[in-house]
Amino acid sequence: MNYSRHLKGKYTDILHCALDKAKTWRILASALAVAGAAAVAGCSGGAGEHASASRADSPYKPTLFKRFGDNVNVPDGLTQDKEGNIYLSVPNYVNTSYPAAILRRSKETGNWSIFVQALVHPDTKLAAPMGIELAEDGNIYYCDNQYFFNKDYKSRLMRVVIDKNGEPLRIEPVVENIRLANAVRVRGDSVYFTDTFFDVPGKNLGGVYRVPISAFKNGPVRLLPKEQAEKDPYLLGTTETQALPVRNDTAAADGMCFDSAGNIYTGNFGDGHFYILKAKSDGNYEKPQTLFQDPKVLPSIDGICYYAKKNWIIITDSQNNAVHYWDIKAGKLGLLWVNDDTDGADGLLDQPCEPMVWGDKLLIVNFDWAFPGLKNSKNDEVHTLSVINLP
Ligand SMILES: [Ca+2]
Ligand SMILES: [Ca+2]
Repeated sequence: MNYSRHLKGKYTDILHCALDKAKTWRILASALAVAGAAAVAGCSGGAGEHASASRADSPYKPTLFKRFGDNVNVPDGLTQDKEGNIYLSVPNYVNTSYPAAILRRSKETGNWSIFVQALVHPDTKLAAPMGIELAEDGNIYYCDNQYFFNKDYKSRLMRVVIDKNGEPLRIEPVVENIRLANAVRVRGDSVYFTDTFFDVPGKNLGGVYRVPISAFKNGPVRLLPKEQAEKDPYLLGTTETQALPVRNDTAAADGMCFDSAGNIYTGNFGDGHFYILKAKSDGNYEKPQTLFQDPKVLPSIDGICYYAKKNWIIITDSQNNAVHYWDIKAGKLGLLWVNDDTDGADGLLDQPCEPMVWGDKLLIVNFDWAFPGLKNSKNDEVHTLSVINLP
């Protein structure tokens, strides 16, 4: 396929970069699709579930939860309120003539509607909501990922201020000077988020940040430039990607979540390196420590979320169209599901990004914006959310 044909106008820079990195991609892509599935299915731990992970009779086979039209050409993040209404962030990278927005699905009716149109950046004139979280303060926080439009620190963490009736009042930036704002969580009195690209020479770094909500009560906080990241009081820790041969993707910290003990988990998009930042008794965190690193089994981490019932961290693998889980108590990785390239019309995974536990189900957003080396061979016309019945 010709990757560049899917890129238009403002995406030209991104596409050229991707194409430069992908000289070997066309040759290896078909082999990867086969080998990737075999490698994942053969990984160790939880062997019984692995053996059935891609079979049609697997209890964890995804089905279609929602199919959208082109107005939702690239969806990304999920959150929910106490009633079970769902909020979906929609950056629409493939066709930005459709505005970026946050959608809302009513639990009562099952109907989707636009909750609020995302606030465009004054320089890029575009918005790109990715990670999203409805916080206990009643407001929605989301990552405005401007990196695919402009790599010069245009990304921001945004807050949708919501009134007592649950309606949006306004959107405002609360943290600025981010490279690629990706995942966000709100816990206690602070917001936590990942920045996927530091873009400093010599190392492929990303990081996890924490900013107290009190710090932006009078206006947005600005992170330090990455050359001074070690001095940034808001930086909790960095992760580093060892770019894999085929994809050569240097993206670092992507998804992030907490477990019930307050530990933070994150992972690299580029190489699937999975980390924990252990909570300390004084409220701070230890530096990121490796929990799992084997790109033959897990070559990419996109979204992650916590599944309290099983004490699992659920991980989507964007490269292999797979969903894994990290069993915290056992200290082992397991596989829930993996499938080959598909358009997703039947509910199978098509470059899965953010997962969310919703009652006894796992909802999974299919990003479907093909990058070199992923199983997903093209950003097709089918834009979907998948659902898996959780054990
Ligand atoms: Ca699709
Ligand atoms: Ca696709």
